Amino acid sequence: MRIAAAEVVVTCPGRNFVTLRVTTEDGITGLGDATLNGRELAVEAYLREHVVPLLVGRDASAIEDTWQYLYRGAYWRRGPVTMAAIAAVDTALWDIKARAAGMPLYQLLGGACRVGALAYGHASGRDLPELFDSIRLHLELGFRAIRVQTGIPGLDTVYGVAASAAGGGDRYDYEPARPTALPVEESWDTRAYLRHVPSVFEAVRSEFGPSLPLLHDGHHRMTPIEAARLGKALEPYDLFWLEDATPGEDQAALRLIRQHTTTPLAIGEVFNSIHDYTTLLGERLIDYVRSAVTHTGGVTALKRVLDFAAVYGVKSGMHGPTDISPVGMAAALHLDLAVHNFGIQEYMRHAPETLEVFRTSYTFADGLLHPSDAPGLGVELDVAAAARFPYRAAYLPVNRLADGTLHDW
Ligand code: GCO
Ligand code: MG
Repeated sequence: MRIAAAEVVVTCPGRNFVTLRVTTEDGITGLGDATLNGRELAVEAYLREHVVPLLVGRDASAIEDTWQYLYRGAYWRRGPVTMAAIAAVDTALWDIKARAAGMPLYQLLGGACRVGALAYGHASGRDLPELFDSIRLHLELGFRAIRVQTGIPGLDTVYGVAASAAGGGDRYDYEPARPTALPVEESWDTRAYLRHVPSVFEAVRSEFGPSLPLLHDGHHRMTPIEAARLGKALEPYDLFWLEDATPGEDQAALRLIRQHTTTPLAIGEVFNSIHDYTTLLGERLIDYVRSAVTHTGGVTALKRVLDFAAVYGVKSGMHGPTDISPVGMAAALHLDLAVHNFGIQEYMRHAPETLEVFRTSYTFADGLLHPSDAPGLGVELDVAAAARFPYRAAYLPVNRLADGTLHDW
């Protein structure tokens, strides 16, 4: 089964997406997500100039060899751009293989270990009334696990808190990347944050009870000892996880956090390689692997990471914001069903215009996501509709402390 063509489709239905579309000589088409939020054109160029010319004529069924060819053959290894490009190729070839076999991808990966993937949604509020409304909205939407992000007194805008009531007006989610000429600059104050967050979870627990799984994203902003302090302060509220408590590239820093708190830790949405996890997993410093198929080198690579994680009792918690395309989301859901050490799946509903371009078959019911039993990933790309939404440069915000020091966003 030879690859006859591969094209890179950049489109902006609600936000920018980069999709690789691979077609075999017998007309089977596979899709891969290569979206890297705020740096989309870098991945498009990498694919278009350095990968697509190598794909045409290759055996589409040789997934592992193609992965190794693109990873080792580039000489320059790892990094978000390279691994997003490899992810798109890998995912497209898995899509093709499953379509050719006439089965959903999860069946090729070993079949289902569960009836569906527990999802969590993003509730947020600038203050408690707004936050409570947003949590109620998510419960009505059917979520059984909810991420809680809150405004901080004294700060105008904070990561993860939609700018309008109930978490984003008519839709509960928000798009952090904005089409401005320069990145929006937000302000941050860790001490104000550390003072405020425990009181928010105290209020949420007393309003919604002790059992609702609650998650919180620290978004890389704390030092290890600050993260240890927050983890300890949140223990009475029994979080499902505290995410990105500290920048994860300093893997050893998690030892300090682990020494001080039993709050479960999740990390890895900005990682792109299994090598980013060796200390974290080998020393059981985290409880959930946050990587997405799209940013970690594809289905092949993420399955390898999750099998490595399983050795140490660590579970999946795949990244699933709206900047993971429906193609990347579908790929995640197939893995979510097939791996034994599944933990939870992040799920932000895509904008209606996104779903005009990407025709999905995955479902969300009773708090669970399912990829469907359609052949392959179960997603079709409407190329004509994609052409109606031209690329629009957009940047993620940057963050500064009160004195102007650039801080992690
Ligand atoms: C999450 C992430 C996102 C990122 C976004 C960046 O937990 O979903 O932290 O909110 O900020 O995906 O592109
Ligand atoms: Mg996050």
